[in-house]
Amino acid sequence: MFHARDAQASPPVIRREDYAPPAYWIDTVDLSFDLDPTKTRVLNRMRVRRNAEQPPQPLRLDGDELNLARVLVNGQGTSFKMDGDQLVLDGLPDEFDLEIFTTCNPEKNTKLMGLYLSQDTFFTQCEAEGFRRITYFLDRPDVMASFSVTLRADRKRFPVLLSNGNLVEQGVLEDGRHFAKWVDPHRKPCYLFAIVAGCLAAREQRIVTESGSEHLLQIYVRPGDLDKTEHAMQSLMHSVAWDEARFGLKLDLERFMVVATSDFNMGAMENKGLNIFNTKYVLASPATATDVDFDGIESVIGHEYFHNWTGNRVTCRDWFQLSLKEGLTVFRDQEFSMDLARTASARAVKRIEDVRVLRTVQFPEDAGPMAHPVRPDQYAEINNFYTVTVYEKGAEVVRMYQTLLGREGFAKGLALYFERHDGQAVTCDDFAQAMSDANPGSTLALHLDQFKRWYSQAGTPRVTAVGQYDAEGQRYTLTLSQTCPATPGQAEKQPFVIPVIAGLVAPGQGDLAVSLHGGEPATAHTLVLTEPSQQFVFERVTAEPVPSLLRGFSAPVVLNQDLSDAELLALLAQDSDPFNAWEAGQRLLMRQLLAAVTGAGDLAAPLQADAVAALRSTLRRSDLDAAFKALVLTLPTESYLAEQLADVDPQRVHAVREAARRQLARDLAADWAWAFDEHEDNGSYRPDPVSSGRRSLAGLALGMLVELARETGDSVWPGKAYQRTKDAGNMTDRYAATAALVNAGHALAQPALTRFHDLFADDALVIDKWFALQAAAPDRGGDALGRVEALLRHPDFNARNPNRARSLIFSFTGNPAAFHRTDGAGYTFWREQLLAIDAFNPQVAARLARALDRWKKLAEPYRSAAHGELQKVAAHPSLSKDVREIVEKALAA
Ligand code: B3K
Ligand code: ZN
Repeated sequence: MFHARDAQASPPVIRREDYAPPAYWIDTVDLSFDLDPTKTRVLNRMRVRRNAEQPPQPLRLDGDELNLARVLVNGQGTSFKMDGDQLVLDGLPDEFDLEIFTTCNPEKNTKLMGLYLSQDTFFTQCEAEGFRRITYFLDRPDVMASFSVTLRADRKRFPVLLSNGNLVEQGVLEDGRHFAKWVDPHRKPCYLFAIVAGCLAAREQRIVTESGSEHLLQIYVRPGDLDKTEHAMQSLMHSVAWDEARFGLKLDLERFMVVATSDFNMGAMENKGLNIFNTKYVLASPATATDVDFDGIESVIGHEYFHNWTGNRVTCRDWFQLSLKEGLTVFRDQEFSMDLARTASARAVKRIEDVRVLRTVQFPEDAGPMAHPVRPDQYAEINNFYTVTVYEKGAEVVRMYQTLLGREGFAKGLALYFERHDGQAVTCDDFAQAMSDANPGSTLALHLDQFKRWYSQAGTPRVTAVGQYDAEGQRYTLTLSQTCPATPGQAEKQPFVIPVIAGLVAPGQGDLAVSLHGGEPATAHTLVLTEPSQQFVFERVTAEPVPSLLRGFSAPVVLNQDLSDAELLALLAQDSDPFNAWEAGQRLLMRQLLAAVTGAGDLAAPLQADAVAALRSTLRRSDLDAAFKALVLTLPTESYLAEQLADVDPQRVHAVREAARRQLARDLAADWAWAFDEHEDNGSYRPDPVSSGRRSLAGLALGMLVELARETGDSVWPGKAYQRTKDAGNMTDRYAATAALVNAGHALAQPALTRFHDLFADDALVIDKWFALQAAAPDRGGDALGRVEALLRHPDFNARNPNRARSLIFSFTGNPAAFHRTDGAGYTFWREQLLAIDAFNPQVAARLARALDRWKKLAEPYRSAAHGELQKVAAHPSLSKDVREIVEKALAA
């Protein structure tokens, strides 16, 4: 007998160029839900109209895992057929009432798309294509309808019934049930639809905005969590005020609701007036959340709120335009956090953190098999394109408009965008056009078509800078040139428009006021590189300068610049741009670490004495914020180092970085002790940038001191850390102390972890940290995998909860030396977990699948082992299209 299994066919590809407007419009939708955990009944009454601009054709409605009971056209039973998952109706009048009755099973919905249950509460998630799992519909963002929704459910078990818009009616029904009717005053695409039903309590806040309108803000959580909602509410109030103050964008709803759930595939969702959030981005108290969590809540609350305009009032025509709303909204949430940070130094810290994410996650994506333009040209599964490229690189593209146009010009562009497109579903071209038209004669307007290559060309551009100083003529000539590497499907690239903010720093004097091409002298100029190579001539350059280029990271590019160690040290100490001061320090450290990795450097002490001395003086400076110092003193990550290499041996990279950490611990021992004592606070907790910066530096210092104790056998610092795990006044300090012991593999780590678990056994978000901490700890002699396998069997582990799966499994694959083992066992573990999760939640599995994106860059034996596991995944007979798309791309590259 012959048992060959046919390899599964590749999923069909959707192409941007195939876009066609819908053949029908749906003007109104009236939904009624009889909510029941195993059989929810959905009656969907629509008013449908043929789109006269399209050729006559049948109506094809999307559905997924629905049980269809009845279809009526104008109240009459009608014939229909099914084409795959689509319901097809033919011979329709130009305008008609369509009534569809279906049922679905929320309890069995493990994908967490559509209508599902989480802790006995109903939630929905519709973006991108989840509405079709609730009812048959034209599930595409350019079909916008007016929604009214009636919810019916058991009154005791589901006392709170919510949907988008305004509550217009509620009451009691027979058999212990009740109902609520909601009407959304704004037309919307179905991906913004939401309902929630369950036992929830709300923190409420009435506000009067700057312009005098009154609104009710509500944050719904499980009743026991109400005391953890204050920061989220504060963040929401700040968001409302900020959008009105900075962009004149007002809250357009009487009531704005946020609801938290512990089972959620991502961070949060901007459903109109009813945002649904992962608890991770709502719940915080000083005892349970770290400074990073507090910041995350502020920016995600801001992000979803800002979508109310950028995403909801003006939405995307099709999913290829996703960055229209996501890139823009990430840019807005970044600006929001920066504006709240107030001081220049705190703003720079936020910028550095954002750029770090871009460079450690997006740059690798842009160089790997999943590389795609900010506006992709094709996809098999749209959920795979909610990427750092669409989000974070998209935000950098929006930032470049602001850099080129100035803050005012950018605000004018945004105002014109809303004037033209409010209530519409539009494209990235429409956004670019509004920016340009609002700023006629600007550099952007002159180069608009070329600027738009940022949307169409993938890959991270390389900018090379070469300078020449003419002392006699007091002239400095800078030559900038650009290239962009090939990416899958794009061999040749055209030049980009690249804004390079530049200053000239004279060692000992600081920034020079220089003139560019004869213009007014200034200490910073925006150079706009549009050609493959271009010269910029600075005059009145009174001393030989060190060029400080790409200040504030003014474009998402890799800058190649041949600076000596001495020049980098000068920038670290003297650059007036804090981003570039940090950058100079990182370049210096990276150069020395890479030298050690590739063999030339000294493994016992990879860092040179002058670099260590510079770090020491940065640490000791009194004019810098602690948060900034902590960033300067943090070594580049292993994954960022790996990206700089052609042939990566992750164990070698790990060994070198760990050696450098030990060297810093040793060489700066007295300084770390000083830093810890100086920055340790015992006062009450506040999440502001100054105090969180102090905690961050104290935590870094403690980690170094405990690390050093491993070598010296000292017991004082581990003792102090252990004490802290017991009596810390807040989670940031407690977590840092526990991590210090765990990361150093100290004997006190176990009692500290046990205590930590006992203290927070009932708090899922803290238990997530407990798992993550152990899975992310440095690998020592291959012990990490066994640790993670044991944790997989822990009674608190549950792969069906996405937060828990991420905290253990993703933390492990994100721990390079633990994951990349010479015996390949980390990859086998990855495949097993991936396939197990794919069987019930393809979206989460597809994220995990990305862990081996960069397998081709690995040295042997990692590369063959990774390749083998990828092939085994690809050969699996029942992969989701989500995972299939990722692994096929990885193998094809
Ligand atoms: N718009 C949602 C993301 C939906 C993801 C669907 N796979 C959250 C956000 O970006 O605000
Ligand atoms: Zn978003």
